Amino acid sequence: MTDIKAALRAQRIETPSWAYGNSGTRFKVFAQQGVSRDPYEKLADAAQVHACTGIAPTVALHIPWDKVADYADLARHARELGVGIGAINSNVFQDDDYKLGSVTNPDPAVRRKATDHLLECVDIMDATGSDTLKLWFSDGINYPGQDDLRARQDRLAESLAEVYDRLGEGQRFLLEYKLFEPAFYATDVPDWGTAYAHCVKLGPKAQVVVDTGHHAPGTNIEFIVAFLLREGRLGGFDFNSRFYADDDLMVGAADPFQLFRIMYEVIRGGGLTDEVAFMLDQCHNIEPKIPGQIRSVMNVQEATAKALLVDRDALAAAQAAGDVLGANAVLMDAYNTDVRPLLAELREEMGLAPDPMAAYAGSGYFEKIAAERVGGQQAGWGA
Ligand code: RM4
Ligand code: MN
Repeated sequence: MTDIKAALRAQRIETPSWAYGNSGTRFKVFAQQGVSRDPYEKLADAAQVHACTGIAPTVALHIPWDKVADYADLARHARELGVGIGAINSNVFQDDDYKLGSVTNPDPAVRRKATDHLLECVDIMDATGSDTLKLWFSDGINYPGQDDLRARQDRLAESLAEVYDRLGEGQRFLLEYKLFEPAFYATDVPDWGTAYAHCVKLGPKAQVVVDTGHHAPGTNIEFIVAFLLREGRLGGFDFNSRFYADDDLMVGAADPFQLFRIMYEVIRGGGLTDEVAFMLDQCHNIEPKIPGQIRSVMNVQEATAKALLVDRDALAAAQAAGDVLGANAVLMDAYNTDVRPLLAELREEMGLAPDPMAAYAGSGYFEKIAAERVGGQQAGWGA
């Protein structure tokens, strides 16, 4: 139990700045009271999540949504709040020029502009002390014949190589894949195999990030996790839940068992370390944002605790004996354990309140931001 607690105490989950802004669907964005109006306020909200959970000390930025005049100053502000800057997320999907793609666009001038943005993101890493660049491309085509599938891979490889060469000591990039949307016929980085192949060609500073919402229904995500970890190419996660497509609901809400299976493979593969970034990539469209993040961090923590409880010796013995039901029962025993008392105890040992949701509700922070953050433009997608 001491080992399990030590592992849980060391766990780090990164929250995304965009979770603290307004979001919605293409049908409607519902504004919420007290929502942050700039990156400085987003960091203040993220600091509350860390204060209540004790395991969310970094915040991912999205550029240009979090564009500021002085990034070193933003990093300083974060430090003062007790948090740090995590991954820098590039954005080459919200400009008119990118209608036919960004780094895979048939027009070399657009490709140049997109790659320049990625290089600018590395400059921001330098200024903030971030060690991770996250690359997601919406690039793809809607109609057969619209563009050359193979040439687009060449263009992607060329841009990635330029960014890779710009990475400094201790910096890396994570290449994200997504099955479809906004491209509907063919996406240029649609799956982990494509991302993996590009990363392997580039070198060890290029790794794959698994966004749990970016797969076809029924995909065995834990297999992908096991494979990538075995090859030393699992850079991290973008955690969220999906029922249908890229729903971006709270991690562990749709399928806590899947999250447990993923965390089991992480632990089995030695991935519960700082080398793997455990990030949330979510939006809270109808639920309050800060509590939504706290709940999500707790969901990952609970799945991790259950996965740590798996009796690996008993599992190995059952597997070696070909005991199908016995092996399955070992996993299910861990999954079916109520870990909430253990986590409450751990939090008290860490000097935290046992229930982070109640701690936030009682903190008065929401009342404070609702009163203070009046006027101005609330943050949201498309800043
Ligand atoms: C994308 C992808 C990226 C995230 C954006 C907001 O679908 O998941 O990781 O930065 O959405
Ligand atoms: Mn993502």
